[in-house]
Amino acid sequence: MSQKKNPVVAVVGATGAVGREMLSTLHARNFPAAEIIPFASARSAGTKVPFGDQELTVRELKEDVFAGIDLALFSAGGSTSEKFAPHAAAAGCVVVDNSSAWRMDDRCPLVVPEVNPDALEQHNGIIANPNCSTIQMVVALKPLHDAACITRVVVSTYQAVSGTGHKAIAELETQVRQLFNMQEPDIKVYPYQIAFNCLPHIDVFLDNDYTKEEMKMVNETVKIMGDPGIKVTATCVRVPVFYGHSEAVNIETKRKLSPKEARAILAQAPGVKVLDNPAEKIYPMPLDAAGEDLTFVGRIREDETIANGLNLWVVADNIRKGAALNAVQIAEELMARDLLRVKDTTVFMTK
Ligand code: 25A
Ligand code: L14
Repeated sequence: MSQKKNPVVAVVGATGAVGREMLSTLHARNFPAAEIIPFASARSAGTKVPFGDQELTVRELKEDVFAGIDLALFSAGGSTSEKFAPHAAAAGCVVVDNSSAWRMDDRCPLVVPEVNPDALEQHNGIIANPNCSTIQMVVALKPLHDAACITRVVVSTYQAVSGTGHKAIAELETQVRQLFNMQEPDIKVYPYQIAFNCLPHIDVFLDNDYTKEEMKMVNETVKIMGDPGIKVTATCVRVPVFYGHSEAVNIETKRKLSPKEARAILAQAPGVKVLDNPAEKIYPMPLDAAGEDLTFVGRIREDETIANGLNLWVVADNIRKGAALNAVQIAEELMARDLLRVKDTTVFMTK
């Protein structure tokens, strides 16, 4: 048997909330890398980021850095991905991109390993990591869809500030401190005070009056589940929580699914843990989900207003399963399937 060489791995956006978690996830899961190279903007070049007990020196991201790199995990925002990921693919480096830039591009698979790993087989060098809120929802919904065929989803989210990055984490912290000291809170990252508040506004507003975050949940869910028969409508809300997104999910199915059946299906599902015992006050909460890899589901109960409906409460760590962990799981799946190569390096030369 031929001995495969371990890949050289880049983390792009390594100084960010997600980039740091990518490094710690690669380390914690013993990802078989020959070398790990952190990249960020010129501003951060030369700074150090932790990797286990070591510190790695951050390099400036440039178009020509990808020669000799086999795999790049990107989490540096959409415009950085749009500009640099095609250069990586053209150099034969496989990109797993955490931004929204490539998710709905037909050339790019949009993958949650528990849901649609086979989509990786068709990759052209750029693989998209879905939106955090979408990932945890489809992890919970896929096994129910397979069992009973979901036709409609109504979801409301309660999203942590860490989704916006380290500046937003600092803003919530600072505002809480300022308010307890009778000072005016600094408002920079979000349009309004986030401490002790809820903002029904994540990402930008679109022409249809939905936010881009809400439409990501609508469109990405259909692409990942591979079924345009699933109609999704979403309301996305920012809440003053540091880590962990929560979602109230209402589903309608073709076949009737009792809460008991749904609990049994979810108890067997990959990446899911059922926490559902109202009598004992057991249900998922973001404080408990923070730092965990699994998607937690509870409050499973019948929607008594329709023939075949269920309500669920779904919680996961948005930086882990919602971003860094899902990207590393994609990388592991690429390795297991021997897909860590770009068949045609010209696919992203034009957009
Ligand atoms: O467009 P999108 O896809 O919607 O994504 C928008 C943002 O959402 C986050 C991510 O933020 C992204 O920037 N994000 C994306 N997908 C996500 C997901 N699935 C997600 N969050 C959750 N779930 P982030 O904070 O996690 O990461 C930002 C990282 O991107 C790097 N970066 C930005 N532009 C870059 C770039 N890297 C390379 N080239 C570019 N052009 C960014 O690195 C960060 O790592 P940085 O070096 O630019 O900045 C971080 C460092 O700089 C210091 N700093 C910050 N602001 C200032 C500053 N220093 C001086 N002055 C400042 N004004 C910080 O201390 C830090 O060390
Ligand atoms: O990945 O919570 O599309 O502010 C961009 C906005 C992630 C969440 C994405 C936020 C999102 C982020």
